[in-house]
Amino acid sequence: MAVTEKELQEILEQYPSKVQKNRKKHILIKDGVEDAQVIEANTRTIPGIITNRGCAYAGCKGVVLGPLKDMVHITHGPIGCGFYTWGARRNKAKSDDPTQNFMNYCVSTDMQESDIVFGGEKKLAKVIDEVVAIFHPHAITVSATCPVGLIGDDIAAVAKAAESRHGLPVLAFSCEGYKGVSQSAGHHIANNILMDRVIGASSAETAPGKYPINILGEYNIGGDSWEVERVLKEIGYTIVSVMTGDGSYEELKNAHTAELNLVQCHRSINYIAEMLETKYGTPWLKVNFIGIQGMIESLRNMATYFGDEELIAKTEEVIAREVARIEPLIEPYRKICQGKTAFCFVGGSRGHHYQGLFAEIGIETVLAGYEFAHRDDYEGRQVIPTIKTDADSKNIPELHVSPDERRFRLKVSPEKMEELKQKIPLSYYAGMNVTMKDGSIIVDDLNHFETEEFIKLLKPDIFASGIKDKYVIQKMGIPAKQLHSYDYSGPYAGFNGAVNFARDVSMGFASPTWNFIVPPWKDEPLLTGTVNEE
Ligand code: CFM
Ligand code: HCA
Repeated sequence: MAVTEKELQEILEQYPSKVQKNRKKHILIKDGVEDAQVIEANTRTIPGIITNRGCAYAGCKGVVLGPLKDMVHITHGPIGCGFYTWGARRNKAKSDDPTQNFMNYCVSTDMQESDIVFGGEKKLAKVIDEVVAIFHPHAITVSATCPVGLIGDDIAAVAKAAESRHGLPVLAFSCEGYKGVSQSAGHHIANNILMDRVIGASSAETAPGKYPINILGEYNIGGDSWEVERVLKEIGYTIVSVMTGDGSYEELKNAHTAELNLVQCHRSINYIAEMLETKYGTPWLKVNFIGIQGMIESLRNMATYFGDEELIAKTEEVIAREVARIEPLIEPYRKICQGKTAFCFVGGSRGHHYQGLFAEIGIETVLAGYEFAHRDDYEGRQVIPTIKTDADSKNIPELHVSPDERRFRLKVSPEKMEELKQKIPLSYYAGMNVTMKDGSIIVDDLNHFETEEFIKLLKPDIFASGIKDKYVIQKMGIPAKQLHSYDYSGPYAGFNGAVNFARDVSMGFASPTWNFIVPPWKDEPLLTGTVNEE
């Protein structure tokens, strides 16, 4: 069901000419040529277009900081911002010390008009004092929302004064929502400060066990990291920290002691992976724990990295046992899903990561894209190692780490790095453009209009995306699967996750609901009209 250039042009032609010119650069029909096609990404959404993107504050406070359980996260701003990032992102955490798990609290300065007029610094200082008195957290974060930057409240100064008043870290994040073009700028801001203030803050020089690793870019949505950790621990790995799913300030302080960093979501955490490599010499390995093959290859690459015979043997033993256990569980679902097609449009990594899992249950992804990924996520790191022109990199200073700041020798010699590059396949470095089938559609920052148009054109059997578009799509008679919150199910990662995913997607297809809905294109004449170019 390959889409033709003519069909794509017919969709684009409905836009005014300037918008058409812009959007054309964000949509590709995958061709058969080997080189990755160039797509425009990480640029401003055209005002007025209904995008699924969020803001820098959402990326910083909601995504990266939110899951850190032993810190109280204060939103300096209107209550809606605090509530959105607390209520929508599915941050799950367990704690051995129940007095240091603040995940169930949503703390905000609840900015009012008078704070906008007279300034909100005093109110923020008061909230920090209250948080210390009530919760006694290990550390506090303060995140700025749009109005804070507009009125010029100096949150860094307020945080610094509170630190000396209370003797505990109070980290200020200037992640005003308008910074950059999406959540992505917020990831960068959060990563820089965590690296600067938290990671490496402990005096530990070695990890307390064998094969110490950090899992970067794993946020424990629906319990994903718990399922991955179950397997990794059984194989024999020591998990120093998870960034940041079910993570903690206390764990993060030791992250420099790991010998290998795994990168699950490259988009949100590549900054930390790079900085850990520069500062501590810890190499990083791209993994994908979504899908059975992804899980197997990731485990094998990790074992290859450490190169220990016993570890390799244990890895194979666990893989064989887990695959034999889950295959019969998935088989009946495969019968329901076989031959169906999917759209897969998520934030900055899942649009790509879930395609393998869909394929494993017999579903072909015919359209995929990211809300806010950068070109390297589409084209692969090999093709474009660093993108200096990214909109969000312009305003945010890189954290520079001078070589003499390195506390440890490079943990891997250049010779070993060369050897590993030969042994470990590059498949996970390849971006979406490389892995998708010819004729399929790749869309950056898909919007509401294009969603409807592509649905009419390709009539997918399932649409995987988020809460903002879910209900519109279901009203079109198509099952929608949230791949952000997993519709409150999960885990979907790892071996057990694959079974859960197959079951949930099958339920979506098998539900009798769809018999009661008539898609609009079946009984309504489609609206036609002309667009005023002015
Ligand atoms: Fe990474 Fe994420 Fe994602 Fe992301 Fe997100 Fe998320 Fe996502 Mo929602 S960090 S880029 S900013 S994998 S919150 S856990 S689901 S958009 S694809
Ligand atoms: C965010 C968080 C979000 C939103 C999910 C959605 C998440 O970007 O602010 O739109 O369904 O995963 O919770 O991506």
